[in-house]
Amino acid sequence: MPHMEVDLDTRIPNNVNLKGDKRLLRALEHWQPQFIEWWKEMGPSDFNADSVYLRTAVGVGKGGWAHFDHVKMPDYRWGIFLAEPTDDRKIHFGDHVGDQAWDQVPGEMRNRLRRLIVTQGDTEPASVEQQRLLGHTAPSLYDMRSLFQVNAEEGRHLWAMVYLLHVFFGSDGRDEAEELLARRSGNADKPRILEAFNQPVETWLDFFCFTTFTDRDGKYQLASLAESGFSPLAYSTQFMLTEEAYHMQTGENGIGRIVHRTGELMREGTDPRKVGAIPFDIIQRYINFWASMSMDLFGGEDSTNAAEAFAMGLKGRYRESDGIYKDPKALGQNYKLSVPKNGGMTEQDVPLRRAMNSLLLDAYVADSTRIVNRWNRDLERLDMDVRISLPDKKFHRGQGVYAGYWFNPAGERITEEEWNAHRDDWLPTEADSAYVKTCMISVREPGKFANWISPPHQGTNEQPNDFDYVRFH
Ligand code: BYC
Ligand code: FE
Ligand code: FE
Repeated sequence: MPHMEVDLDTRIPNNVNLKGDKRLLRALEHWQPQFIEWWKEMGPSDFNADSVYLRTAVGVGKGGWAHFDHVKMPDYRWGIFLAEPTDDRKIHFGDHVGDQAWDQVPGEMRNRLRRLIVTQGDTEPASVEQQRLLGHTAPSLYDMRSLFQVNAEEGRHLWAMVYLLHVFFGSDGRDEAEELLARRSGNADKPRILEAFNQPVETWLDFFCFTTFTDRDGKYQLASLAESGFSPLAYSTQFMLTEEAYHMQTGENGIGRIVHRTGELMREGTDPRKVGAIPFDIIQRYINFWASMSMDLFGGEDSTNAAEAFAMGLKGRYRESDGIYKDPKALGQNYKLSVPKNGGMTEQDVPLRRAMNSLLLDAYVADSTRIVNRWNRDLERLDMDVRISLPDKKFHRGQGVYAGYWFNPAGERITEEEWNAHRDDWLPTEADSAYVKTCMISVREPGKFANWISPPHQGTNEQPNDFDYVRFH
């Protein structure tokens, strides 16, 4: 692949030489108004005429890839950017290890690859739909900006996948691209593909849990696709990962600021419920919900789909290209998986290739544990005894080998009666949700924050906290 020029002057900013491919350009320019229509209907409700201080991707070079400015969201410049290509790229895992990487889709991989791209693409607009009402209850302008930043970039991630569908999958790809705008999060007739993306995100506590845990699944899925032997997918997801970091930071800092605020209040003897802040037990239940829903996004722990995607060289292990695994073919090894048997658990040997989702989930759990530990270090500094915990990967699962069995958040197998007796201790209740909603008041004065969340340590792009991140029309 040649070195790619950045073109910012066309309707669709890109570094994929759209100008040089008139058919593709026409197809994408046909899709663009449908996307804008979708954005206006399903994107952040009622804020399309306001100016938001947004980061826009304008290139892929280290350091200078983004530009900040106040823009109206429908005028956001959603572009198509692939990471810089690697010279002489080789497939580095699976059955084709050592072969030249593909710039086109090998026929026998077409269906599986299309499915992976469509599934990835589907999550992006889904998340925007889930979050569309949150602008009305933003706890500050700083947070409102963060929300819209994340929304705009998820829109760009949709563009990234739509580009691949249009270029490499012909009329099927164009149909899929339209379907990506036709499915609706939570809609009974036309739901989004993966379960977590049909769950309501009604409050900012949900949003920060979502960006911590669900966007983090995005990081791990994108990272495994960034290893792909199909180079356009690898380059596309590599660049998406640079944007993804901000989404996860929004979540980590958001929950961190809630935990800090609640800790502060309790240390001075104030009951958070008396002052519109969020008690720890509620925070923990929301974490339990979103972490477990997000773990489902890794698919089954023992999966032939995952084995085939690995064998074909389409989806690698986390950081596969760093050479941290001893056998790039992952043959002749087993993964020890703890599975339910009779009333208890037993260890089962799963051929490593079939355990690819498990490996990725384990990396995710380790990463999430580090985040939870950071929140706990703050509680320690505040001299609070309470601690946040990540639920075990067996807890409350709807996909994979633990689905249909009962486990407590520590991962111990329990009976259905025990589950029913404790469910409301472990997962958000209607009363929790009703209470959290009462905390969600809109704060629009620059530099002011709702009482349930601490201010951030620093502003966006080095702006002061009282910066007018959103200018209302
Ligand atoms: N809900 O072999 P299995 C992001 C289905 S997030 C519903 O166990 P597989 C973002 C599965 O489709 C990252 N269905 O698992 C975050 C299959 O159906 P079929 C998104 C599910 O296929 C925040 C069957 O169950 N990217 O970017 O190895 C904001 C058996 O599946 C679920 C990707 O997901 C579920 N949770 O793995 C914005 C990457 N889990 O084929 C954005 C692309 C499984 O029997 N996707 N099923 O009809 C994949 O790599 C894989 O499809 C999965 C599932 C990892 C999701
Ligand atoms: Fe995304
Ligand atoms: Fe994201």
